[in-house]
Parts: sequence; structure tokens; C-alpha cells
Amino acid sequence: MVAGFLPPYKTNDLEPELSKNTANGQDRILLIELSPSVPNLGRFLVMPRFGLLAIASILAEKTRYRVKLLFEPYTGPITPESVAAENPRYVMLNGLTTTSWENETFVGRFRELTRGTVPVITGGEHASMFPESARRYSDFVFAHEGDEGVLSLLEALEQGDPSTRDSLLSRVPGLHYRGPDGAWKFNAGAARIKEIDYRYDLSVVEGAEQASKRFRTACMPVQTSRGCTYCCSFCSWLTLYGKSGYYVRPIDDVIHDIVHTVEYTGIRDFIVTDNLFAGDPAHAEELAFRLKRTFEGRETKPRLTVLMRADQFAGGPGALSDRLIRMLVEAGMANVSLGLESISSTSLLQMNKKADLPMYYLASERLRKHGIGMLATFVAGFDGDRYEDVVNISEFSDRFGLFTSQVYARSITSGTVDDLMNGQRILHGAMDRYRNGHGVWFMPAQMLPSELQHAIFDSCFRFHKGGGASRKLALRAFQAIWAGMQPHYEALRRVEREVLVPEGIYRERVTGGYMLASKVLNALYTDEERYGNFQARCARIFLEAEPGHRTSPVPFPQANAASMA
Ligand code: B12
Ligand code: SF4
Repeated sequence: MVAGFLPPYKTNDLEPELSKNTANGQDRILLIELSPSVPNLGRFLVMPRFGLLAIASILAEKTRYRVKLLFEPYTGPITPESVAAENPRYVMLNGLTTTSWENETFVGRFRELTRGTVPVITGGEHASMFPESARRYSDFVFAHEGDEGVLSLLEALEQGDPSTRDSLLSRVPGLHYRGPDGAWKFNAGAARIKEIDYRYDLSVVEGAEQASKRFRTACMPVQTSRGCTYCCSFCSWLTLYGKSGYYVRPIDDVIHDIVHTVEYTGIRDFIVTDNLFAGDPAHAEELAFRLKRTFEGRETKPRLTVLMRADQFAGGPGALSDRLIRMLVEAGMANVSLGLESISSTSLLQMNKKADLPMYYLASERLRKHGIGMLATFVAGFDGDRYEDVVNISEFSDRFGLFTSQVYARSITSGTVDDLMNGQRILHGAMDRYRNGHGVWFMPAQMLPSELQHAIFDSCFRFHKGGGASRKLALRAFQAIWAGMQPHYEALRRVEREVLVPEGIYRERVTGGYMLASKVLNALYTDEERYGNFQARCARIFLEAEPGHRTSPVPFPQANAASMA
């Protein structure tokens, strides 16, 4: 329990009036997850993001505030007016980068309504990866794990004395905040949480009770471990956590979350949000044993989809034994989402994936033998990838026996090895709303950016058009996403026509098609002024391509409006 709560948080002229009002909402924290206006694949599942659920549960258990989590698919539209009417003491927002525009618009209006009296605290993936951008709509930005820091932050904010408050704020790891002079500060050096300590309390999530009865595709995230033991060049897990380390959760807590979810929401489909499920085989074995025993004789056995590497099924380090795989299946592990990433050996090497195609086929056989469903994610746009390599992922996925094949764009993100080596290839100015995993905003080596964008969807369409009715739901999702991506796709084509090709950054091959002229780009990059101008021209085109120049959300076009589908 955080001690000494609820002395007034004096920041403005409204405060004395509000602080008398603790019984009237002023002891309330509202946590809000808005939906992005441009669809992404994940949006077709009704599932709150794990991080905010964890933070809400921690606040409900360890503080005296009244906590409410609003998840837009459960509640219907969340407006600044409805939130302001609840007179919260604090508002907390999460979000992926694709939702940053919605968050910014929401907070803009909310601040007008409340005259800036309610502190807005943000955390999660966008806040950790692009804190400068999250600062635009936040009073406090939390990078990395927030479980412990959020309590220290509230403790600091409840201090009446400004210098005590500032001193406490300066000790919250991972926090971006404004100092007494109004300038932003950042407490670097986030420590990893080694003893993860929370249990879901879904009673604080509005509309979660029996959610399975209202939403056909309702799922719930659950976490058994944090971090990874690998370092693939493109992967953002280190940026998200701030430091290396792989830590497991106590089994009792994991079991609690699953049982509580099944009983309270009726949901039995879980996505395990671990970066690397079963990275500690002994922990996985105990989990399998306990989970199986917990649901023995019950009809509500959970179905788990876990994120894993192929080599965990094919003799890699930490590979799972047949016995353990069988135990996990009996406990409910129904599907494995494999991060296969590429079918090009060159690209797999460039990614530092430490895996190859023979290993993939071995894993596929093993999973099939155990009757486990397989889906896979790929990252397209590495230097070994030509248009046809990306499209051929669909045929490979078919042969491999996947039920869903998801091709994402290589998205050079801050703090990754890929960023260090290839940061100059990022096209600045692409709108955040298209940074949803599907959008391309960098310059691939063997094709134009728009061709890569096209190839990614071409591959997903080809795979999901085959294979019968089971793939049709995903096909419709990809069609809707492609339709939503059209302004971005058109902007890429204009950037190429007006900047990249005329400037010689892409050259036409004698055999047809375009390739990146790395020397031209690198020379441009070394000239700060010219590179700045080049990026400014691209950014202007991205902005001009936006319907209404960002003044209104992108209209949701009919799925069949997009030509390729
Ligand atoms: C697990 C996962 C998923 C799962 C589970 C999602 C869920 N509902 O929880 C699944 C597979 C479903 C998924 C789907 C998607 N994902 Co995903 N996913 C991940 C993954 C592998 C791990 C997430 C993670 O560990 N986060 C980091 C930790 C630190 O955050 P956390 O545990 O959630 O929360 C902690 C802190 O962030 C903080 N915190 C969180 N919120 C808040 C709020 C406040 C107020 C505070 C104070 C603190 C705080 O405290 C929490 C507890 O410590 C990462 C990739 C990776 N390798 O790490 C991608 C990643 C997060 N996903 C990404 C994307 C793009 C998507 C999709 C849009 C893909 C798509 N096109 O469909 C969908 C969106 C689905 C949706 N509606 O949410 C991107 C996000 C990029 C970005 N900057 O926005 C990532 C980074 C992958 C990448 N490199 O592109 N994803
Ligand atoms: S892609 Fe997967 S295996 Fe590679 S570093 Fe990221 S989480 Fe770990």
C-alpha cells in the first residue's frame, strides 16, 4: 500500500476547489486504451494490451485510489468529455505508436476541458520507443517496465512541497518529467524488475465481466516471463525493457491470472505475451504441470497461443523435450506463433536470427506430430529480399502447414542493432498511424519502398485466399488494413517519383526494377544540410498525402476499395 495518499497535488488555480472533492472522483485514476483509426491485424482480436492491465491491477491492489480501466472495444467510444465528467485525479494512457495520434487528439481536448489540472501519465510501447513524441501529450512519460515506478511516481505527485516532489521525481527510474523550470528531464538507467509482482484484477476493467458473451474474437493476454535471451538485429525488446535479462513470473500468479480471467470474463483464449515463451524449460514444465492439474475435470480448459523460436523445437539451445511439449499441450498450449522472419538465408544472417530453413522444417514436423497449430510472423525488407522472395513467403507458409502467415515490414526502430547500422535508411515524416507493423518507412536494398509495401500485402493476400474458409477471416482483416494503408502507400509512391528516383538514391537496373544506390544515400547522409532538406521534402509529402492533413481521422474505406485485394 502506498502510504500518505491524497494531500492535494497543487499545480494550478483549480486545485483548492478539486482537493475538497476527494469523495467525488478525486481519488480516482482512469486508465485508458484508445483504438487506432488505421486498422492492424491485432485489432481484429478483442484484447486489451497486457501492460495497462498489469498497471491497473497493481494500482488496485497496492494503493487506495479507485481504479478504472477503459478499453475502447469494451466500452464504446471514449471521449474527452466523458472522461473529464468523471473528474479523475490522474489519467493514464498506454498505446502503440499507431495510436499516438488518437492519444494526442484526446489529450488536447481533455486539457482544454480540465484546464490542464489533471496530470496525464503515459507508458507502454510508444512511450518507451519514442518518448519525445509521447511528451507532446503527456505530463509524465514512463519508459520501460512501470510496475514499481508508477507507485513511486504517485507518491511523488502527492507531495505538497514542490522541492520534495521534484527530488522524489528525480529518483523514479525511466521517468520523463518536467523540472521546476519547465524543461523536460529523463531519469536514465532503468533497472529490470527481477521479482515480478502483480495479479490481474479484472473487476477494474469496465465491460470485462462475461466479455466472451459479447465478443466472438475475445482473447486475453497473459504473461509468464519477460525479456529474451537473443538479440535479433531488428528486435525492439531491449528498447522496450531498457536492459537485458530474462525473468519468469511466479507460477501461482500466472495460474491466478488464467483462472480469474476464465471465471470473470468467460474468455478461454489466451495470447501469452512473452517475448520468448519457455525460455526457461524448468519453469515451463512446472507451469504445464500446475495448469493441467488446475483445470483437470473442468470444461473451461484454457487455449494458449505462445510466441516461440523454431529452434526451441529443433535442437537449438534450450530446446524442449518431447515430454515437455506433450505436457504443455495437455495443459492447453494449442498454437505456437513462430518468429520465422524470412525464407532468405542472406536475410536470416543479416538479422542475426541464428536459425536456418532446415531447422524450420524440423520444427514444423515436430509441431505437427504433437498436433499443435502453427502460425508464423515474417519481417520483410532485409537486404536479401527481392519482391518475389517476399511474395513466395505465402507458398512457403502453405507448405509449412501454417494456419496464418503474417508478413510485417522491417521497421528500423530506435535502439536496435538495425538502427545503428542502417538508421540513414529511415524515411522520416511517415505518419505514426501507419507505424502499425504493416507500414514501410525505410529504404530496402532490392526494390522501392512502395514495392516492398505492395509485396507484403500481396503475400498475405495470396496465402489467405487459398486454404479454404478457415483463412477467410484473416483475409478480410488484411483487406481492411490494406484499404486503410492507401494514403501511406500513395505517399511512398510520390516520395519515389519526386525525390528518391530523381536524386539517384534508387537506380533502375538493366534487368528491370530498382535498387538502392547506397553510395549516393551515404554521401547524402554525411552532408547534414542536404540530408535534412531531403528528409524535410519526404516529410512534407507524407503530410500532404493525409486526408484532411491530420485534422480528422482517416476515413475507414470499404475493404474492397483497395485495388490489389
Ligand atoms: C506480446 C506482443 C504482442 C501480443 C500481445 C498484445 C497485447 N494485447 O498485450 C500480440 C501478439 C497480440 C501483439 C499484437 C500486436 N503488436 Co505486438 N508485440 C508484442 C511483443 C512481442 C512484446 C510486448 C512487450 O514485451 N512489450 C514491452 C513491455 C515493456 O511492455 P508491457 O509488458 O506491455 O508493459 C509494461 C510497460 O510498457 C509499462 N506500461 C505499459 N503501459 C503502461 C501505461 C502506463 C500509464 C504506465 C505508467 C506504464 C505502462 O508497464 C508494463 C509492465 O511493466 C513486442 C515485440 C518485442 N519483441 O518486444 C511487440 C510489439 C509491442 N507489437 C507491436 C505491434 C505493431 C503490434 C500489432 C499492431 C501488430 C499488428 N499489425 O497486428 C498488434 C496490436 C495488437 C493490439 N491491439 O494490441 C510493435 C509496437 C511498435 C510500436 N512502437 O508501436 C512491437 C514493439 C513489435 C515491433 N517491433 O514492431 N503484440
Ligand atoms: S525476435 Fe524473438 S528471439 Fe529474436 S530477440 Fe526478439 S524476442 Fe528474442
